[in-house]
Amino acid sequence: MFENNVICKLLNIKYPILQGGMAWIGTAELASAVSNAGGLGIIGAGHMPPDALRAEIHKAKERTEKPFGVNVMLMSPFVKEVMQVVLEEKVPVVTTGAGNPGEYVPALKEIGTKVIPVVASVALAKRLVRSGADAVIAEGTESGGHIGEITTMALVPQVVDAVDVPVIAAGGIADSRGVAAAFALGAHAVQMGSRFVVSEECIAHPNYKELVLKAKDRSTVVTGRSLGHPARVIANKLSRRYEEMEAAGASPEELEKLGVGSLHRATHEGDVENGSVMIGEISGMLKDIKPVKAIIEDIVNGLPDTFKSIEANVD
Ligand code: TUI
Repeated sequence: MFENNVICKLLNIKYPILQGGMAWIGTAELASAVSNAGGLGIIGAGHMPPDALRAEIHKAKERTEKPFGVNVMLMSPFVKEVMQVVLEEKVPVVTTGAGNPGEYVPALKEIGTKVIPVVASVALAKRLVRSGADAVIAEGTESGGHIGEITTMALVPQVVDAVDVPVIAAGGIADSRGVAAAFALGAHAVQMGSRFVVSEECIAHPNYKELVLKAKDRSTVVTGRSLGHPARVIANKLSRRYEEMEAAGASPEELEKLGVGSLHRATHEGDVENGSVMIGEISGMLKDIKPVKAIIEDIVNGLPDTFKSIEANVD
């Protein structure tokens, strides 16, 4: 299986499954577990200072011999220093989010790092492929955290048609059916975040995981549209306060202030009412906490039956 998969070959991995680079909870522990299970684990740099990221990379190198990646969040105040650390540490794969990484592509490619930006539009996908991106992650609005506006279903085939590099689908994928659907849309691999939040190796506070497991299909909302930084979170006291202030015409500064520290408050302090519980719309389907290896194996082992039920509709 996957012997001819272009992403498996490009990244030197067994299964075409990438872990989303989640701020605060995409730690070396989670990333190395995903890489050891045959996927591509990714350390989420988020707003991490460069030294903290270097320590996390060292930890991942101790825990796995397999390739892993770093996700660089381009809105981070440390983005330049973080990119420098990634270069010095010769991280095999860099994914980026929340911006245009064009200026960093040449230096990364120079040392052989594979560069895979997250895109939420066809226009940015085309621009970054011209800049030298090795592949792109087309991420739909179903995802958790910072998002674009187009659904995975509509975005993935349009990006596939527009670029001549492999496409990785993200947003709303958490089981074999989602993976098969991504392949049907022309993607060569998937990236999953939410599914790995409810894994044994994810260090998110138990309250965070519990709220994710309790989520239903309509439990998430999008805040921050008026600021131009939409983010999908589970509706709670903080998101309602945010919506009230937005409706009352609060200034961007006041709204930004509400967001500062809110993700850490939920992921580490377990305050899931006053913190920001970023998760995708597929959380309504997540009902158990499993080891990363079991999550990946269940998905891979479920694919033949999924393909059979697809064929049954066509026969
Ligand atoms: O980056 C993400 N998701 C994230 S980052 C994050 S950390 C954070 N913490 C607190 C507040 C806000 C963020 C949490 N979730 N996903 C990748 C992604 N990138 N989704 C959408 C985009 C995107 C959107 C617009 C990428 C590029 C873009 O256009 C930029 C341009 O210049 O055209």
